[in-house]
Amino acid sequence: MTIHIYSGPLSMFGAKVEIAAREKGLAFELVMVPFIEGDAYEPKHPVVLRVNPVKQQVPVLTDEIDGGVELFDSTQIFEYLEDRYPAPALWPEGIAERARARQLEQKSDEVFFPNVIKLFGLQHDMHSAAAIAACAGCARFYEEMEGLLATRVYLAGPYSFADIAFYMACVFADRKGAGMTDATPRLLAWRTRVGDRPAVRAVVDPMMRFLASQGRGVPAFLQR
Ligand SMILES: N[C@@H](CCC(=O)N[C@@H](CS)C(=O)NCC(=O)O)C(=O)O
Repeated sequence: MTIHIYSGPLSMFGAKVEIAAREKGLAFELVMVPFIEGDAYEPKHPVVLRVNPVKQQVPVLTDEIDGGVELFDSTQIFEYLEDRYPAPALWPEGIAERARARQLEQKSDEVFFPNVIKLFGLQHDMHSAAAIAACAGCARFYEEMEGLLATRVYLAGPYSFADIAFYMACVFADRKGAGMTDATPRLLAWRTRVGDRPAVRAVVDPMMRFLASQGRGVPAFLQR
């Protein structure tokens, strides 16, 4: 097996990479790093420490092809997967379209998801000003995506890494109390469309089973 993906049972960023590898039909070994209650990843896996010594985070991907490639960061790994394994494409064709899709993928991680990260620490106080602001940030982002979906089926035109990233971020937003509502019907339909993909189900279903096994909440839209 030339490809190894190091992830965690509740890693949003790791799930992005695993979905992308499955969409591309790649054979890979999934290595789940140690995970303890409190969403901590300890002790750190030695490969994660070698490849990502400063941040010490998953996902990490190693590929033995061509003398070996070792990468961390889900977005960097997306770029590698697309270059190395171009079919099926997960970025659109055309320089402008690809640039817009990359920007959406980055906004999902760095504009939308920071609101969700804030909510991780505010679950005990969802009526606080900080929690209300984070939920409002999510709602504004949902509205923006709803606007995009007026003219297309997926966020960047064809199904892309941008959809994978935002779908996973939405799963975690819902878990933390900032799920989408009937105010964004096109986005709700998009969520069903993306969530029904075999590659997505193959990653999200075990993650939800893990949550349930720990007695933790599973988003209503994923209870099946
Ligand atoms: N920007 C990174 C973020 C990676 C990240 O935050 N990973 C989390 C799990 S989802 C992690 O390893 N946390 C454990 C830690 O920081 O010690 C990416 O896109 O891969």
